[in-house]
Amino acid sequence: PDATTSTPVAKVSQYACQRRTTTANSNKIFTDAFEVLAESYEFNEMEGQSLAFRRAASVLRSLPSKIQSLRDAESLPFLGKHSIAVIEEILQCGFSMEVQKILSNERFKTLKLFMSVFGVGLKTAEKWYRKGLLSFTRGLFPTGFLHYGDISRAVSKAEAQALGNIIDETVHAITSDALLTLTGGFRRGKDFGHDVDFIVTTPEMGKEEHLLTAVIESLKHQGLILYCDYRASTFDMSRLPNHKFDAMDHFAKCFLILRLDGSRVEGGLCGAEGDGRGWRAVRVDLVSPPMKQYAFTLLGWTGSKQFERDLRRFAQKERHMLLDNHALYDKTKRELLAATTEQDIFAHLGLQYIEPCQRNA
Ligand code: DGT
Ligand code: MG
Repeated sequence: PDATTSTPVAKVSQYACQRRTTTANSNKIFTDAFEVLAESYEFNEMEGQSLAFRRAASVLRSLPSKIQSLRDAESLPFLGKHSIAVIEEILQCGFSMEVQKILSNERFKTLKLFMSVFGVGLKTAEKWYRKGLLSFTRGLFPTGFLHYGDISRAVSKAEAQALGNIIDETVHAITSDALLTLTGGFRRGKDFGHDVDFIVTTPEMGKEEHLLTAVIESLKHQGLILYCDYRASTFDMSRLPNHKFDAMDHFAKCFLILRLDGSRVEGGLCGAEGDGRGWRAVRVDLVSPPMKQYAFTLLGWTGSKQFERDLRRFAQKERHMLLDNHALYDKTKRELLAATTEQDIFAHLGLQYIEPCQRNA
């Protein structure tokens, strides 16, 4: 090959589902700054600007190497004037003044602290802030405050594995042909997460919800449940998929806080040995779709959030299809497209298959 011809730079797609994004982020210095800006806009209910920074961060995460100059960034999708200016500042002085200001802003810091409580969203955080609260006051906070210290600490891969073993034993003691799958960030190969997500189902149609309630009963019996928020299924086959990402799916699910004993974890618990308890609380989500919807649920719960948003956007904009955690609908043919694997769904969408470990968009 001629050494003078530079290798053509592959065009970066505007859709995360057409990019391969591993956990190795070469542009963390920029993406961390963008995420702060996105969060700040979210706190001010400026959804458009917030999403723009999330998209820009996602594009940078997919790059194989660190951005060295503005020229590297200018031709990328979703990198507008504002994000380019932030990159320029970081390239020059190693940080962004705007981001530093946000990080030391009292309202931002307080809302972030409040929203780190399980179950507390922007509305509640804002309400507390407007009441003049700046930090937690003993006795003031509801169930989300339960085990706050443990829950705000990251969950390790070994801890996720240990929980997987416990739930696997529990599920299979109930039904031998049950199917348990680790999903969420750990399925994408992340080393740490804020919770552990599982899909649990059974080939026996219509028995999946019963299986989930039986699993909860058994975990309770084993003394492992510290908190349980169970949501019954509202799934309705006749409804078309809802491509809006923010709408949660309608399958039976539960948001749990489980007790995890250190003796079950290879290498011990993550950073909690100091208090000598020998156990920690962990957030666990279980979702139970019917087997027919399993592939859609697996794809929907594996994430990342940006990957999911772009799958739905791609389906709608490029293929005239509606995708959610339940189904894929072809608006041209006016029919639902069946799938038993994630590969089937990518194929229906005319997309190259992207491995879970490449979905860290
Ligand atoms: P983590 O737990 O912080 O390590 O990160 P993830 O990716 O496991 O995120 P998590 O646990 O909040 O949610 C698991 C997956 O479920 C996520 O990757 C995509 C999906 N998901 C989360 N929130 C929503 C939502 O509001 N709507 C929809 N459609 N899907 C969601
Ligand atoms: Mg998760």
